[in-house]
Amino acid sequence: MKLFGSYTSPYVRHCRIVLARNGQDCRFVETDYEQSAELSPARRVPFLYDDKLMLTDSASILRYLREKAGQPFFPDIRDYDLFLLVNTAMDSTVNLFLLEKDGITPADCGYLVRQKGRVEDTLAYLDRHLGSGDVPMDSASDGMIRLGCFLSWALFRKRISLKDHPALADFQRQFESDPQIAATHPSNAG
Ligand SMILES: N[C@@H](CCC(=O)N[C@@H](CS)C(=O)NCC(=O)O)C(=O)O
Repeated sequence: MKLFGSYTSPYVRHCRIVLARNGQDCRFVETDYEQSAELSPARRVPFLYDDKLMLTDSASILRYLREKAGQPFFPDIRDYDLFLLVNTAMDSTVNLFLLEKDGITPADCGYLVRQKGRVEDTLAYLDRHLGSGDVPMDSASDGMIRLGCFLSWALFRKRISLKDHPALADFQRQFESDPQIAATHPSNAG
């Protein structure tokens, strides 16, 4: 298997964590925007090749890795919804980040105000629900791994503050205290 991606991408990081935890053999190919535009129709990372199979999204890659390892993929509907909710907030945050690099901010575009609000509401919602039993707390679940990858990336890029979200801050610290996970932190570029 060959996984194409960057060391900073939170979507790629999730795949790298599962690969490391499962001890699965996979070559990592560092890929920039130009290469991803040449090699994947989605023009995004991650993508994965295994012989003739090509997968273009972290969700299908994760399912493939889990199935290869004989592990269930989202057996709990609440964990699946957590994964999707975090993904929605993460897509919005990445979008705001990339647009800001091109000089476009919520001050220029009403839709970006909505995107920003989506991220803020999701963080507030997750902070309230984390630990209340509404959100499953299995730190090895794909919903929780995605949440950890999102929070750490957004903090690393200074996109969010967890000052008013103590439950999320605790979770993020706990997530990064696992040495195997910490080794994939976006600041460890290679
Ligand atoms: N749904 C995709 C999202 C991947 C994604 O947004 N990757 C970012 C890097 S963090 C990217 O390659 N962005 C380049 C672009 O949007 O052109 C997945 O889960 O794999």
